[in-house]
Amino acid sequence: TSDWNGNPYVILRNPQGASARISLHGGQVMSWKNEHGEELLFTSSKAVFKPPKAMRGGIPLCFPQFGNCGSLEQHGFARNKVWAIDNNPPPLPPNDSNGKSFVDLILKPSAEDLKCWPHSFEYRLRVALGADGRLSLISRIRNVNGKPFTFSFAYHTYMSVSDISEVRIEGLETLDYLDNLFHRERCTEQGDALTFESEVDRVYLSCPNAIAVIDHAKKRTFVIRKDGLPDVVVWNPWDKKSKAMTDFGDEEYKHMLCVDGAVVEHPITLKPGEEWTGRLEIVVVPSSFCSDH
Ligand code: TA6
Repeated sequence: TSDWNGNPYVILRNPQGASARISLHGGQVMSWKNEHGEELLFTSSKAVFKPPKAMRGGIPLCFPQFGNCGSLEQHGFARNKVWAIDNNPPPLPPNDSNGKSFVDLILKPSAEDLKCWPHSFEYRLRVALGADGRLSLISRIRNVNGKPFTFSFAYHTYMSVSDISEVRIEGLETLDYLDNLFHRERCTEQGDALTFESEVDRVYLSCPNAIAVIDHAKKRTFVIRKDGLPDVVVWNPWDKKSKAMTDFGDEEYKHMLCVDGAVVEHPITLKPGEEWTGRLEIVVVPSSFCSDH
């Protein structure tokens, strides 16, 4: 179906009433709601739903470049392209489909794209909604038959939180990180959970495959599990940067946090015929059950 601007999208639902909405523009998850209809992802009230700019919120796909450390536009072009539905994707393991509602999308380079990034890739994305409402994203990126190419990647995940000052992240303790606020200087995280009192823009390196984002005020935790995504980007623009973004409300930093499964430090190189898979799964659990993750 299409939204009010004529942008085509797909809606996934599970029997309990949870849902996810994926826009074919950018292959972007725009909304993910639990069985009570509560929105779990952040979307700015000033978001622009107008191609080719990515909407500010949901889960924009950063490919083939994360950030602006390369020759392409910030975060690469995948989030600004129109994707197609893939009705006959190569098979995935059964538990990527069993009991889930899912959609498969595909992005291939147009002649135009090949001018700015001359590589014959196929990017297949599966978005799946589990019976318990968990959201899964599986990216399969393949070098069809061209010369080797290298890419960095992130699921740029905007989580909705009630009050950033009452959010903490467990699982990143003691890790090294690149600090985008200090010219990507390499630093080391102190021993306890990560909390937020000011702008944060970091890439945590070689992270464990399970991270907990605890929204204390809402008494719920986003448990993020990942595979093939060694790094975790953590971003909150705070007040000054928020004011500098036209598609972001001045106070909205209080109600969002980006925690992105990513490949940044060691970009992936694919030889002809090789394929990379990056999996992300997010489940929301009541915080009282989340001593470990
Ligand atoms: O999350 C890391 C980051 O690169 C930040 O520096 C900030 O630029 C953010 O992504 C948003 O990027 P975007 O291009 O979506 O405005």
